[in-house]
Amino acid sequence: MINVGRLLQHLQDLSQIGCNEATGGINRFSFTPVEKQAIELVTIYMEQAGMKVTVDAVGNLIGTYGEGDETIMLGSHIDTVPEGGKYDGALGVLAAIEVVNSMYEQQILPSKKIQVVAFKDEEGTRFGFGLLGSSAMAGLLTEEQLQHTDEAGISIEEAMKEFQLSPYPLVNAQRNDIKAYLEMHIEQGKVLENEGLPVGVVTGIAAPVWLEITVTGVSEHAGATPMPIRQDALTAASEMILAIERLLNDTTDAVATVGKLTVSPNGTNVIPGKVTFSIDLRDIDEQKVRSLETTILQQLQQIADRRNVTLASKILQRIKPAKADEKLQQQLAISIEKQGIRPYSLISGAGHDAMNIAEIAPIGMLFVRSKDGISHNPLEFSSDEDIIIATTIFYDSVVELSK
Ligand code: HGY
Ligand code: MN
Ligand code: MN
Ligand code: MN
Repeated sequence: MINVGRLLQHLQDLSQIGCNEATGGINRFSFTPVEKQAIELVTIYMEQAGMKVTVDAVGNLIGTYGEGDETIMLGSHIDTVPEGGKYDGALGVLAAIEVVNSMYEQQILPSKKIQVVAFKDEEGTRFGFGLLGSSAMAGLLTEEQLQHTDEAGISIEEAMKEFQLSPYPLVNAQRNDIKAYLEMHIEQGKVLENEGLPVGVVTGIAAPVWLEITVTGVSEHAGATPMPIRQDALTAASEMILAIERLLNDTTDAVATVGKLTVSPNGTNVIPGKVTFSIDLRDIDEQKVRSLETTILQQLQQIADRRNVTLASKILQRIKPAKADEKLQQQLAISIEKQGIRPYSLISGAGHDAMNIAEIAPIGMLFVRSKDGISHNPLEFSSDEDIIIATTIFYDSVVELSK
């Protein structure tokens, strides 16, 4: 049995760190003092749960319970998007700690060691590069990726050094002892709500490619430059963004988002000379992502040519879609049935560290119903009742797997 009061208290206390009082949004970005405070709190929770706590080369926070060469890993993340909610990532880490804490109190010793991981920088908010910690653990992180910079020009590698971390040699970071990886996470969509179910079993995870597009025109005087001869980078970018939306509206399942835009020089009476914008493009089918990516870039180039501006594109990150392991899905379904709930399977539109871990271990994910499907927003909400049911199910699966 889990300690419900303790879990809900932990969730509440962690949500205070990085909380914007005015909006209720949470801002916890990697390698910042706010994140450090969160890591310190989670470290205490891990220690209280009977775990030995370590930090790996890239800053993944790892709590270990029990012994053995083989590992059952439970993970998620404690960083957030700008103005994020209190459940995305944090719930998975805290529920995993609660599972171990309950086993520890009841003196249930696993036959394999259990590790709870708070992965470093899942969201990619600060550097435009996400899933950092799980990339490293899966042996996928490259030196080049560590050169991604934040808005102040600080690279991931430099930020790591500031926190006394050294990621090299990268290849040594790969893990091959993980026999099962489980992640509990809020759904961030409306499927479970529509089904009237508190939890669901994830069958696969759609993966994003992140692109950065730069449109270059000519900055000129807003009053003195006639309309027909302008090379306005922002009107060109606007047409491009709408073209992406139109294309994706005609495509089933795949989604694309332009969420970040920088206009230069950003003056009221200056024609924009340069615009950079992000594209987040996702589907469960990798081939579909690649073919949509090609079509998008072709369409953007046509718009650029017609508007006499130049176009440059850069891939910031590409993740592979992942399938959940059949046996782990079955185990979660059994634990769900024990609670008298109908097991229900769904895909994840959102990305998770599990995508990377799928490269080196079987993965399973348990989703918790999200109110109105809202996430990446301060209004993100999952009820205490659903959290308790989900964590009880998660506990049962972990105990079964670690026998
Ligand atoms: O962007 C995502 O899908 C995740 O929330 N990091
Ligand atoms: Mn998220
Ligand atoms: Mn998340
Ligand atoms: Mn003037």
